[in-house]
Amino acid sequence: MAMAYLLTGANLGDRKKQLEIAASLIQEWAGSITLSSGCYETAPWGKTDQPAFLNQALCICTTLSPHQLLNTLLQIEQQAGRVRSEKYGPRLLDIDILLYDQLVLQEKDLIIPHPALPARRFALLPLAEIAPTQWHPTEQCSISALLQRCSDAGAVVKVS
Ligand code: PH2
Ligand code: MG
Ligand code: MG
Repeated sequence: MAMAYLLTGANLGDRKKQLEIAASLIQEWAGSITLSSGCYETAPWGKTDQPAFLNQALCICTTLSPHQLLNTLLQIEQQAGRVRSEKYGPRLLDIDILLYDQLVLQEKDLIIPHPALPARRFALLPLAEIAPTQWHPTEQCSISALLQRCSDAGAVVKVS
């Protein structure tokens, strides 16, 4: 059994509902959720001309391998998009693998730990809420230390 940390995010539609759908499909298809952070409203990172996101970190216990987990999460993204999407458009739901045990994996389609985690306050803050002492296997420090040294100034506000 592996322990994985995930980040869910939505910036279209009923964002709260999207994260709830994500959590229930994750629980059903990917593994049992052992910890979940609050929901955070976060300023869009990278491409800034888009609506604010709602992000949430989850810890799951899973029997899936990293690639099986990735494929399952992609299916959940599709399913959640289909459930909610009357229309086109960008993603209604994004689910990223942040950490998978202490695994370090560098493949074309999957990099673990998530390569942008140290640079993203919108991921570090929710993750630090549920796993402050969790060790980052390549940065060689805890999540709370990573958060302290993160220079990303994007707004991240807990909303529930
Ligand atoms: N996801 C992105 C790009 N930018 N910004 C925030 N605040 N939250 C996200 O989840 C996010 C983002 C691409 O996956
Ligand atoms: Mg993402
Ligand atoms: Mg993604």
